[in-house]
Amino acid sequence: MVDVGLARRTVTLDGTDTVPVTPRRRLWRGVALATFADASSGGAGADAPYGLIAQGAVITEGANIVWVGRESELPAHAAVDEEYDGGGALLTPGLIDAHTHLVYGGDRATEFEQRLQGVSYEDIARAGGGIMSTVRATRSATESQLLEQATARATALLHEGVTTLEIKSGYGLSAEHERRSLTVARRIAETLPLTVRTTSLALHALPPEFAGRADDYVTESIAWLRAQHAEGLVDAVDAFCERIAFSPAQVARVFAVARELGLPVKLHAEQLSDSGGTQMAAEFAALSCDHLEYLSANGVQAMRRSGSVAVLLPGAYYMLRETQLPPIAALREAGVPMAIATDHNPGTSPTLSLQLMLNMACTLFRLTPEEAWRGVTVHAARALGLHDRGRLMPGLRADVALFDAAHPRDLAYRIGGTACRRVIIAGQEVAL
Ligand code: DI6
Ligand code: FE
Repeated sequence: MVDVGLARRTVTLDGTDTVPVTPRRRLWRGVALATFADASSGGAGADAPYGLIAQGAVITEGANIVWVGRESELPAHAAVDEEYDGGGALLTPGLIDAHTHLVYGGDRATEFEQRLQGVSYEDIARAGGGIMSTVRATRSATESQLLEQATARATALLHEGVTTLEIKSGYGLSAEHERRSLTVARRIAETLPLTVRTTSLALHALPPEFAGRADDYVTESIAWLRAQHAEGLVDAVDAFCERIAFSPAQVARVFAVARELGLPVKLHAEQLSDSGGTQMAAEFAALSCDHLEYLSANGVQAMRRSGSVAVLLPGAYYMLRETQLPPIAALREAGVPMAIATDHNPGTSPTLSLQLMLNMACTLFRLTPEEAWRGVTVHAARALGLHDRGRLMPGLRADVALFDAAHPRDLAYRIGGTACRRVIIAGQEVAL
């Protein structure tokens, strides 16, 4: 067991206790580092798996990392305001959950029982349950109820070391309720120190008001997107491209408007069947395509060409008792970066543990623990279009997590519980 009760000692440089005017410099020493530097990015640890440095140190200044390396190579006169000894604990980049549907009302435990009795996810959806049952519960919740519940969910993720979180709308499906979901998502970042990236997902399901008029719904949703964008509520645009949801041609109409507005796109693609959504998304240089169980060889090549990240969601695979695996070997061979996320939602992935997803990515999808880890750090950052985080490197944000573990593989191995002991976001320690 590693002792993570860190000794805290303030180092005053001139013997006085005055508050420094320059950003505070903090030194973390006595830590094992997983930097996730690699040959292409350079950086300390790039020559080792996970970017590992067994006896490492990190210096942060204000919100940023300014030095990473072996403790034995610390600059001789590194002037710091505070110094922490990690006692051998593991320091990693803050985890990034690049795909969640965190804002919703109600739950779907009844549907879970139905599915265990043999009714399929698609049948439940066609009968007006599934996503639509959560839409009804979300519309009837108050904004403060939605905020309170979503904040509790985000807090659970934060306690595991998650420092950046993507949140999609998609359970409102009207101008008013989609706007409200995005507003709630934005407000989470006012309550908690996390970074929240919001994604507009109006094309999640066809609401009954538009039954038989899917194209009209697409037209309406485009007007909502313009308004949401004008209000600064949207960071990206997503859609559910599937035979029970929207066709590639319908999604492409929304993506064209996203492009015009300068918003990046991502896609729920090939989750239940191969509808060719990935190839369409590639034409819009999608940041990511997500799920991908039914991705074809052509789809893999389209992703390779467009540089999209494959966001794999083992929680949904597990919960739906899916047996078709995403084409991991083909993605790996094509050099498509793979991210791992919770897909937290009440229907197909009611998990609030990104740490458990590390384990499931290995056991169910046969990723290596290192691939899974890169999937919740460096590749997850890329799936969100964020270039200032996801690794421990000078110049990046000081978003880090400290774990009661000696090696990152320990966290992919364990099932349940959290080994996270401390979280630092933008250089500030978060009270857990
Ligand atoms: N795919 C999913 O797994 C979630 N959304 C989607 O497009 C499921 C959403 C739900 O069942 O509520
Ligand atoms: Fe999803």
